[in-house]
Amino acid sequence: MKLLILVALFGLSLAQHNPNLRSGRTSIVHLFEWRWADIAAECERFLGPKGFGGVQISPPNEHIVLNNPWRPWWQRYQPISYNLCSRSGSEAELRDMITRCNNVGVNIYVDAVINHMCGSGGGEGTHSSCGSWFSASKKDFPSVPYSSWDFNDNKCRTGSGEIENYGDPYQVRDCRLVGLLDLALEKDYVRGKVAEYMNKLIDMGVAGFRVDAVKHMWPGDLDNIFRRLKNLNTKWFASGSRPFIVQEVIDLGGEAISAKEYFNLGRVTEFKYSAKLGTVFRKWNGEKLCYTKNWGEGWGFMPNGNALVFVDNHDNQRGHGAGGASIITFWDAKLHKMAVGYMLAHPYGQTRVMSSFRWNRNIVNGKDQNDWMGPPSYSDGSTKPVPINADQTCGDGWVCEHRWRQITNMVIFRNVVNGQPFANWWDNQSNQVAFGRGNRGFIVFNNDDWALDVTLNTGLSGGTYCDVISGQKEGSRCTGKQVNVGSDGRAHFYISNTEEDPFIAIHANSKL
Ligand code: AAO
Repeated sequence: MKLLILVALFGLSLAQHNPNLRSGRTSIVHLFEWRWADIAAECERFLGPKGFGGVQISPPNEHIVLNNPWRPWWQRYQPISYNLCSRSGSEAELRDMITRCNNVGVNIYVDAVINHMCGSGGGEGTHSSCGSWFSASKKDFPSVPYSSWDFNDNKCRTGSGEIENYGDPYQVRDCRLVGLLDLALEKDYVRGKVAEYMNKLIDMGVAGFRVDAVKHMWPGDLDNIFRRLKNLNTKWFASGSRPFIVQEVIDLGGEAISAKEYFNLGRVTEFKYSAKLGTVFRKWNGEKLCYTKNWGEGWGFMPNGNALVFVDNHDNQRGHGAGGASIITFWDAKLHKMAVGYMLAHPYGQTRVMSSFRWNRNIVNGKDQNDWMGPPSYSDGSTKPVPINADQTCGDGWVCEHRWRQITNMVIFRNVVNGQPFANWWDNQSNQVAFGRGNRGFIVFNNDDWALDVTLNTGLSGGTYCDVISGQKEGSRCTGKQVNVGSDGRAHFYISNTEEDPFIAIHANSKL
């Protein structure tokens, strides 16, 4: 009996690590601040056909609306209620989007902000995305409803009520994160309200959640909430499927709270991956690409089955969260394509690609003065749609990294090599490296200041392959470089360091 219970518990926790991706799909894209109507269209016209596995969406619940600064992106991290109307659209639009994405095999993962409500200085009134009345000073949120009883202030033991020291796990969990009213998740009532919100989304067809600010919640409280979650909607998912859980815990080491406290509950964001990949590709601190031969757990990252990995996220790309100058974003396009290519070729972790909007970046003394700027918007503050240009890129300030040919094609590469072992590593003891995935794919990088000119064992079967970085296979022709692999699996590669994209990738489906 004991054994049975153990098996059941273990099975339950394991299930929450599974992203429930469909039919050979492997990657998630974060469509940061996109409107539901645009995500629905993107699933049908692009993500479904190109083999993307899922979309992380911005928080769908009612949030504060701020004038100063003007409609910052981060207003969505200040909940007012669990009504489903937000800057991205209405409940009906959300439901339509989830249905249409599911119907083309693309999962939806919701960014769930459950640690807190709005900031304590959020005022009183109806400046909220559904127009619900609330009072931050009275801690009154009648459309949930939450009242002052439902917050943690009596538990917090710092003078300011704020987290003052990340070395003290009690402060980090029981006090306010940057002034945000901290929910008492130990209360059955609060747990119930949070679970009700998440279950409504599960019924609508979402595949899981990115849970915000997990470091600031006790693992036991989260465990209780996650156990209340229903199985996924059987219209799209196998019966008994558990919601995927990605927990946002920033753990670069050296703090009281570590990521591993949350491993049994679901996956965890591996921020070391983002920070380290940045220093490696920038060649800072004496780092070299050749040192990544044991990339992954060999670098002290969390176990493969726990990790959600990314090159940059919506926080660190603008200096929030564990943001630093090493993070590689679309602003450094050449390095970004290489770093994302590396991530997608490498077997470690569940991958998430960032898709951003442009803002007026203005870095003064290392800090971006405009790190608050929201998505492309009209003068009334409403978010602009995402227009698609003739060349398939996006307009109106939407960056759409996921549509950059090199990145899209590496998302496909990852699908093609799915399940294949890391193989055929080569390096020049500097910043030229190559590796393959079994006999299904091979990638070569030149991040040195001189040309790469070498013959390598690719592990692929003999034939001519189309490089999916400089171009791609279209019908029977190749719009990019061609690579001839001999019957012995060997191929010659030449990559000038001055090329726009100094890397080459070939795979079983790019064979001509
Ligand atoms: C806004 C205003 C605030 C105002 C507040 C309330 O900016 O001035 O007080 O409203 O009115 C986002 C924005 C916030 C925004 C908030 C609410 O980023 O600026 O506040 O919405 O609108 C911590 C948390 C982590 C969190 C991160 C930003 O642990 O969970 O801060 N990320 C999530 C979301 C994020 C969102 C929230 C949470 C809140 O992704 O978008 O905030 O819902 C250390 C700790 C980290 C800590 C950072 C930053 O990191 O380890 O846990 O993250 O500090 O405080 C080195 C260290 C590294 C360290 C880092 C930064 O790299 O190695 O460990 O330095 O110091």
